[in-house]
Amino acid sequence: MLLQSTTNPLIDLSRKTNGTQDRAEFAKHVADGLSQHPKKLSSRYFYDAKGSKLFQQIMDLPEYYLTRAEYSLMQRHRSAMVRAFAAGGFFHLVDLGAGDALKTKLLLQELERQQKPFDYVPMDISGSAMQELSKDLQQAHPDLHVQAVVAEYITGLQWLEQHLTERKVVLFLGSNIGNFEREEGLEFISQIRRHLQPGDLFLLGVDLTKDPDIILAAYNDASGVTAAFNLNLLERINRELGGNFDLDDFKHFALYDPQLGVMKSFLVSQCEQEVYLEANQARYSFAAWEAIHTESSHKYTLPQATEMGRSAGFELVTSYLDEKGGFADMLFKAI
Ligand code: AVI
Repeated sequence: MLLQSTTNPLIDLSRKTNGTQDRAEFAKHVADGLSQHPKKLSSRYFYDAKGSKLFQQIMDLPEYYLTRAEYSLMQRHRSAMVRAFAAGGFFHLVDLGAGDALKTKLLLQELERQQKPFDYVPMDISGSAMQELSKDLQQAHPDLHVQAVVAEYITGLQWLEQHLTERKVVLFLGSNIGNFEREEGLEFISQIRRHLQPGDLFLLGVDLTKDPDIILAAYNDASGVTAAFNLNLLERINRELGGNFDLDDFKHFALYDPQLGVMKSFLVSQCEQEVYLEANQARYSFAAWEAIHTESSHKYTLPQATEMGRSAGFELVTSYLDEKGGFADMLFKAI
């Protein structure tokens, strides 16, 4: 019992900038980050074409348990999830940062199996990912109504509020919330809440605190893929901003703080050096062993994540856990 059998053309709300503007923004970010003490760069710049490929490889690593845990959790609980989603009748299934929707496809199959009325609204900043996903779904689920949106999260949410009037179930999977610092994470979830109506649902993928050795290994794999992923940020600066970083002079370093529940990744300068950036016509100096903070991956306890949802204006409906109890998809209801 599906609404329509169409896959609409993409809605593209991405900022129409020319490459020059993007480059200037990136150059400013790097200038600011490398002039600070301590130095920092944002992990949002990890994901150029090479970085996205490396992230795909990370998800297949034996040490990187997160993707497998959430996938198996979905296999385990999808029937109950679908019943909870569809209890109020027709809904828009909104997938924030959908990518290739590997995990969401399990839900789509189950929703169709249970013949629930819904349509699917994947959102992602990558136009090519949304193009491929729409094509793929058209073949695999010809009866499913799909409306892919290319947008940054907040722009996508605004569009959602203005254009989709019926009930919504919003997915934010993959522990992407972990890459926000704690306060930013709360602010982001509050933003999601502001674009929803009471009774709408929100499914949040959260990597839970666990044995610190397991977490550390996930971000410091033996084959060095995570190191390459981290170092690619410097390669990207060289490529796009005319930098002269010597990658051999930097090393990936990861540490987990079990009290704060945060995994931190750094690029550490192995010698005293200066790096030149053509885009800024500026030099940045590094002391020996000075580090650039490049990523935080926050881990939560269930009570901490429940409280974050509550502070953002949601109540917890239920938490679906993987069999090891290390990863949760937490279902919240907007109040
Ligand atoms: C995308 N994000 C949830 C990943 C994480 O686990 O923080 C990114 C990542 N960084 C290193 N490995 C994976």
